[in-house]
Amino acid sequence: MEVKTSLLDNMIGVGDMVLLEPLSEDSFLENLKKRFDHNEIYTYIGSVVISMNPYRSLPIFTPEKVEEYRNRNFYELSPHIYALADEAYRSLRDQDKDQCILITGESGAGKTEASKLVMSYVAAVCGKGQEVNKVKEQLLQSNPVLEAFGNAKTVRNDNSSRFGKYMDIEFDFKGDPLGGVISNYLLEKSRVVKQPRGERNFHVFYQLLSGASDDTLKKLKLHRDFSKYNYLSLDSAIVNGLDDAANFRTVRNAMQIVGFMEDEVQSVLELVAAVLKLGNIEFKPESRCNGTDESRIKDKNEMCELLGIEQSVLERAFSYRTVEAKMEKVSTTLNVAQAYYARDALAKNLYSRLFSWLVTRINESIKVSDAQAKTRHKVMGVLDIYGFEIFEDNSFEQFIINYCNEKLQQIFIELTLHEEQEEYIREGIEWTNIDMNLHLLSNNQNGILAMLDEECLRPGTVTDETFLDKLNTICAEHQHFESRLSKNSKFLNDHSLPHNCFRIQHYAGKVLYRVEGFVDKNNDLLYRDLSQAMYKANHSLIKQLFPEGNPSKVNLKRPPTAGFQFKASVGTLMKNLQTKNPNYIRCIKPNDKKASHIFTESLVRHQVRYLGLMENVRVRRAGYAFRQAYEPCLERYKMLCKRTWPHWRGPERYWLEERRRQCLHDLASLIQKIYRGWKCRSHFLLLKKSQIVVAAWYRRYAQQKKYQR
Ligand code: AOV
Ligand code: MG
Repeated sequence: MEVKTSLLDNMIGVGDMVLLEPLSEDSFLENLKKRFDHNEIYTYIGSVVISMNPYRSLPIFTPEKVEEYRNRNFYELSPHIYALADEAYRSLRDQDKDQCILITGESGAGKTEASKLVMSYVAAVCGKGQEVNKVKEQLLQSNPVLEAFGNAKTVRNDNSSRFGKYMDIEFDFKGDPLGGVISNYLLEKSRVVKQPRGERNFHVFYQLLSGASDDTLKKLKLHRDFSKYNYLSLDSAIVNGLDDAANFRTVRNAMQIVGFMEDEVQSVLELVAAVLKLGNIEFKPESRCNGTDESRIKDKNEMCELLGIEQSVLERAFSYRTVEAKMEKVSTTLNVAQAYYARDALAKNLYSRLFSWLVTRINESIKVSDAQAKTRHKVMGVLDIYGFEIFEDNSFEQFIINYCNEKLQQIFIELTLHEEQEEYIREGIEWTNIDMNLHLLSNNQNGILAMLDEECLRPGTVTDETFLDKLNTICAEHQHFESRLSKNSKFLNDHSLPHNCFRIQHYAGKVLYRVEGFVDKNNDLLYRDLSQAMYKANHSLIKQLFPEGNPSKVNLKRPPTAGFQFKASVGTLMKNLQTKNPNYIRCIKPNDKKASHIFTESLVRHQVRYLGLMENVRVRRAGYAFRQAYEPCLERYKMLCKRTWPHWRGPERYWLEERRRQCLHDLASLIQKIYRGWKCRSHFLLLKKSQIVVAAWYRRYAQQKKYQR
């Protein structure tokens, strides 16, 4: 049997880890390194793609490569992300199966780049024509827009996604794209007002100041100089290899392609400018006769002019806080510190609402028409979230990000490891269980989020300290915190921690969280005085962003907490993903320096361990090479037997079994051709309870030295 050298080449390592002999963590790493050193950044574990971040552009994403992988079987060519994209697209088109592409890995591992590669591949191979091309362009161009507003430089990644994104691309029955829907998950809005050392605010601020024409800046009353704005950190404003001015033009162009009107773009830029100006508002105390201080805005601020708000209205909103209870209004004054707090809260809210508005607006453009929505269509979901991260200082945002990653890891383990093993058992196939030495802690985190909610909603004085006390008390009360929260939880109760911190052992590492801001960020409440002031603006977009500021629509009901909303939206996402056929891309970061050619073994080993890649290989090796339910199998291969072609009557199993000699023999050789590199003979075809399987083991095949070069 002819074997493709790409999967079994000693020079560049083995393309599919399942064929690796002998299999150990060391040989796994050695194989990854060998391939990485030869610019082979992709390696398979069966159908799972491992992707190593090369940190430089490689000539493997050209139109010629797209053509090479188009309509080819997964194992025919060297491992590539295009092979996965092609397989997913073809199953969607030909087998009518909704797909999802799940891209995971820690911050900077290459998820966002991978998601764009998948999207651009699918766009290149699916239908053509003026209308279809317009849809494709709009879907692709939504990326630069959302990246400008939702990505930022962090110490881990110069283009770090600070929001989670899930995009459903919808296709008609022929496989032509019709449109899509984007869902976004909690933007890290605290970055708008403050950035950790060595990090930047969202790209769009720098892009606007560097790339807009003098005329635009004049209209927006902005200076080019970053240092004029309190909200822009200066220590790392210029990022090597990032051309903010050029990116601004790309974003403007992308907004136009996506379908933003010129006046909408103008409004968006006005709000971006307004946030910068808001950050420059300063306050001074004004003594009152009762001996207290009340805040006053120091100087005239151009933000008011830009948004058509009277300065007196804004000033009032920064000086008083009105609480309405039982038809009664009580106003308390804000001192200078409280006014600064209110200013920052307004800036964060304004920006994150603008971001959500952008997503909604893009969705309007890429929406599938009602008429098309009624026809049969298929969906490919692409998930690109913020990766697991550990910083020096970790807060509510990291807790949320890491929670989301843990949920995804859970899906991976359930579907590729547990489900697969259970399927063998269900089918009555002999199976030796493979031990999973993996930690899953999401219940623990669910528990912590629930406790935070309980705390935020209880009457009385609630602070970050009372929340931490609660966490610690429950921990102390229950020697094994696990018993109350979950079997697997690892809340590390350690008295040597700083007094305002708690620590969690996540699947990917221990993280020390500082509790400061947890309650506030979870409450996510904006003083009504501020939303009412924004609603009074003579600016239609800002009015739209603060509907609760409309005095005739006072709603005394408390909005759900940020944690609750996040948990609910992640829950919906997970359910949605489980209805689709998953395709996994597991991204690995080769080093912590954002550098090409460096493979830090300890770092890669850590990722291989927590991602569960060794377990993944073991399960795959122990399993059958080919499994398919009877009906799609016969449907696909009915042409092999005269009596089933073009139609058959009666149960599929009957035909597959009865026709064994004629049909299955041909089927086996066909499968053998398709899945080149696997040992498979006709008598290895087995009919199980609901599936037909090919009893060929990768391992057996790999052990036959004659196939190894
Ligand atoms: P992430 O999405 O996984 O991190 P990115 O996809 O943004 O990571 O990748 C980080 C950087 O690595 C990119 O900006 C590129 O410079 C480089 N890179 C990644 N993949 C490739 C590739 N295939 N070819 C060339 N360079 C690449 V985060 O969003 O921080 O979790 O939250
Ligand atoms: Mg990203």
